[in-house]
Amino acid sequence: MAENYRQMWSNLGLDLNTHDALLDTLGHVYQDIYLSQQDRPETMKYFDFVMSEVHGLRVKELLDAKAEGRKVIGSYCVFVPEELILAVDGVSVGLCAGADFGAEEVEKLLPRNTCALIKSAFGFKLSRVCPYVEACDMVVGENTCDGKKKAYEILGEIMRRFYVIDLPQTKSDAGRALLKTEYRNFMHALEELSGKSISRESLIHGIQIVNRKRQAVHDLSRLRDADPAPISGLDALLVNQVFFYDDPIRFTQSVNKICEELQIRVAQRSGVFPKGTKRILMSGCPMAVPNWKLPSIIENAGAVIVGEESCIGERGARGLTSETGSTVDSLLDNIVDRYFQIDCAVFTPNRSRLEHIKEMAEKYKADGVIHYSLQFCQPYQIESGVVESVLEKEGIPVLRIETDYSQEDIGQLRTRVEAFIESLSA
Ligand code: BJ8
Repeated sequence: MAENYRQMWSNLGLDLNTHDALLDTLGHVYQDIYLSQQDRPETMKYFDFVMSEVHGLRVKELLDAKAEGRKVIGSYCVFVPEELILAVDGVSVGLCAGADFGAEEVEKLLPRNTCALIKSAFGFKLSRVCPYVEACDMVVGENTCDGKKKAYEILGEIMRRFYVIDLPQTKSDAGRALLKTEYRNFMHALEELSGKSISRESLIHGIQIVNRKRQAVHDLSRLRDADPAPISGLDALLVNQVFFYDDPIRFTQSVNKICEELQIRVAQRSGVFPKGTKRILMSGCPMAVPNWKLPSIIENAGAVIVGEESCIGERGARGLTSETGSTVDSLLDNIVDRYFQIDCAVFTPNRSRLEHIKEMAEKYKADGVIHYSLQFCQPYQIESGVVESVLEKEGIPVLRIETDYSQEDIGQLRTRVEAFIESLSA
């Protein structure tokens, strides 16, 4: 791929040497973790192709869209509504932030004890290795945790065009009203950027596209309650990650094809792991591409991941937006209703997240839950203790993991995960 796209990357201002190193690492990791798996669904080939062209064809598509006058909007959080971006015929891309890059430069701007996700967002920009960031006409940050909101003040100075959405911290009427005001302001910012106004029809169109995409991943999740599991957690995670940057209509069609294949597997009682394999629900911080360290350890230890209570997973994709409304304002209310349900750990109190984890453990027949927090992420680390005590009262064993994007703790993580899985059999 590299030779065909070098000029494009250079035009985007990427540092070609560092970028080559990134692609090389990504290729090796993908080969080791994904292409070595057994019995993968045939329909996952599309996702292998997407990953092989992640900095190639898809980036070219974004540039072609820009040449046609469409705007590319990047974001770091599931609170940024893709429906509004599509309503101005824009292209939404999730900026992944799942790998360490440019640590030295990053730590000149941020304290060392900042979570890896925030550092990664900075590292990708400062090292000029991410074609998605460079292709964006606008990058959107959101005031969620303290780390993000303070870091965005600095990132906003570095990015060409940066927009911040303020978010509530409580699920109160005032919180809902704030979310609606912020979404309305964001809608106006998109209209100004694109020169297109949002109409009832364009907004319904945006909502429908995103609903179809979410419905497809809901259907995929539902198939994972089968034993034997018809798809590995690693493959399902990949689908959930590609959700954020692929063309939404093509993505939906590709996930629907996986579901058709998995339905046959379920009917034939065939799966990627033998029946009776220990089933794990993962819960916690988002796992952005290419952060596959923990899921890979879990599945190599002989368990199967059957669900992700995560923003790159069910927390992010849950719920649909009502497509019924006679005005733009009523449709905006529908969007607020859907997004206000997201139970990120930045909310206080956050009982609904606990209920949701219990519900997911039951629905996917999980034998245990592995809670994953990034180091220095206070919201999820603090909530992990409550998650553990609530689940253990229900008789569901929990393993709490704190890690980052480095590979140094792999041995220690493997030992803890293997012991946990073994204890589930006992
Ligand atoms: S809705 S989870 S995507 S904010 S890991 S940066 S919380 S210190 S990522 Fe998130 Fe939106 Fe919430 Fe989801 Fe801060 Fe924690 Fe870092 Fe985090």
